[in-house]
Amino acid sequence: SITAVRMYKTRQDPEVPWFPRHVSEIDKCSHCITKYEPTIDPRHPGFGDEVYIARREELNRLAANFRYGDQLADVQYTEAEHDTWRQVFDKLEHLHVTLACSTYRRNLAMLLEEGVLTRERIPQLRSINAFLERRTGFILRPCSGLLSARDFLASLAFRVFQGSYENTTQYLRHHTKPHHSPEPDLIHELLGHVPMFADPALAQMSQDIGLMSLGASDEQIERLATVYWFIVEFGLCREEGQLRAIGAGLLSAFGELQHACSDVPEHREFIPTETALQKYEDDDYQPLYYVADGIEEALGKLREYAGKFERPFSLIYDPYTRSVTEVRSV
Ligand code: HBI
Ligand code: FE
Repeated sequence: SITAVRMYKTRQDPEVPWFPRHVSEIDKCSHCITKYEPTIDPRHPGFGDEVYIARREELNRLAANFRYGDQLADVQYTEAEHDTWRQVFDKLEHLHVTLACSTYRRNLAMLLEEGVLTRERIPQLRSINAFLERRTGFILRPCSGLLSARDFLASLAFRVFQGSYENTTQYLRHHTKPHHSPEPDLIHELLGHVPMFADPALAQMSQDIGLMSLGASDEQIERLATVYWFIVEFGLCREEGQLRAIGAGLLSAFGELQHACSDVPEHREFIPTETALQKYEDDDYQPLYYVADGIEEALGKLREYAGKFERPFSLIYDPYTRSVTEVRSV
């Protein structure tokens, strides 16, 4: 594989954690956290299923070997996996008519029209990336599990979305529970995130959160991960007086999508300084959702928040080289 080499001086600055300066350095942002392992956790729908666990490990290995510049290999899915995809696809399609935001519906229609997504077969990452690159320059890159928030957010700075083969891009929900997965999985990535990453404002917002995360303190990472959680994963907006989902976690989970837009949970206006400190639920439906007027508006608020985000340096992203440069004020 070809790895772009970039020379820079590393500063001996102990209080700033290491962060990638070039898109190729995302190779080093692959620290996984163990949570919801189907080998040990009964909450995982695949708990105790040997065949499923073996398959998950196989896909994980494939992802773990991926390096910057590699060609993406096509994955051979089984008929049972395609079948799970079809079941979830049909169920979600029906709900999206009334509960997905207009951006999502527009982009999903485009993906279907171009044949990038189909209900029949699980798509390959290569064609998804060809589509996304034309729209917003975002690309999906396989990783082998649930990543640390720091590593996951860092890749967003370079418009790279790391999805694990295991639990995001290429691995399927366990077939006995097609409506729910405690981990982000292939359906979540492809039906939840992909249509949203095709939107310029959502793409920009994700990259902004990523850029803010580079070299940030642990406490700041926690705040950014929380904002990401409440907007990119579980965000709502209001369209023609109705609550509609913009978050991928909702758009890909038909139970929670209905719950989020109902009168049951609490709905609050998105205010980054407040949202960033809100505790969230990652084991069940959220009791609280944040509502934005729209994606553009949420981006505006995030930028205002970014302006007040303290760091000893600022960063400039260069889209031509896909690299960041530090700018220090003296
Ligand atoms: N890792 N593979 C993967 N996929 C995600 O969507 C993901 C992650 N790690 C953390 C994370 N998402 C977020 O919940 C935030 O912590 C940023
Ligand atoms: Fe996600």
